[in-house]
Amino acid sequence: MNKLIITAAICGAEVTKQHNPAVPYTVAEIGEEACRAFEAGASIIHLHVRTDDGIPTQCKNRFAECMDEIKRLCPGVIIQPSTGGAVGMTDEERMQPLDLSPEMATLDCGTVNFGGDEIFVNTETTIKIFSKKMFEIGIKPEVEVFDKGMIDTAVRLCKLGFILAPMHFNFVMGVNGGIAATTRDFAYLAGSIPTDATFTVSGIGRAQFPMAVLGIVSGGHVRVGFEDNIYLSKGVLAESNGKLVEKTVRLARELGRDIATPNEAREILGLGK
Ligand code: KMH
Ligand code: ZN
Repeated sequence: MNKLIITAAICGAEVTKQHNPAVPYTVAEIGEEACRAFEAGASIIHLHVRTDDGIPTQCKNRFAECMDEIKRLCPGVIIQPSTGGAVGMTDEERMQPLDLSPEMATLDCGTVNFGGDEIFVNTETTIKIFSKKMFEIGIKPEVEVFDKGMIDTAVRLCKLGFILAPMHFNFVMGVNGGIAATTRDFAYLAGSIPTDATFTVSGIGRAQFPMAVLGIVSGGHVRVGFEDNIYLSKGVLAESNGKLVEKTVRLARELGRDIATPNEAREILGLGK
């Protein structure tokens, strides 16, 4: 089987230090958490940034500072900024990190209820504007899907030339409002993407490691990190993103899957082609 790409979603936009004191806010904290994840085996850092007091921001300068710090501490790691940002941000706000020409960025392919009354809005026009900009700059989108119809949207936009094939998907499973984190639904998503596509899976909350195992054994890839889950095991807060990556590496090794370096991940994902 091909090597396993581990993405670390170290920060997110929703989780706070009240949930887990190790959630990073400052540039230094974000650099340190990225480094712990990288040293444990992550080849991609999925990046959201915060102000020093923890407010999510898509400010280009803040992204630039955090990306420089991550590059300094984690040589060669792939940095994948979020264009999802936080619920309620405008498209202009969300798109700012694309101006830094990262190798990858997320492309959220549909609107979804995001817990309670929150709505994460991604209209077709938004998706087209974001994907066109990524296409023009040469940024590989990671297509974020929170439900199966979002795969169909991405496939349609790929046929229309907005997204380049082969596509890379992230199945986000277990958001309240999105697809459930079940084995059946995982098989449904994995069986619905084009045959030349790659995918990673992000299980939310207690589904993080069960979904990681499905990603490992199916030949897919895995995302872990505080953005999706703050616990190492039931009732035990993870000390760092590195601990979540270490556990994923242990599971992968037990199941006979080797871990991809950043350059191996670039090869698997066709980055820079
Ligand atoms: N924070 C969520 C509303 C992404 O990074 O592209 C959206 C999100 C997806 O996290
Ligand atoms: Zn994100």
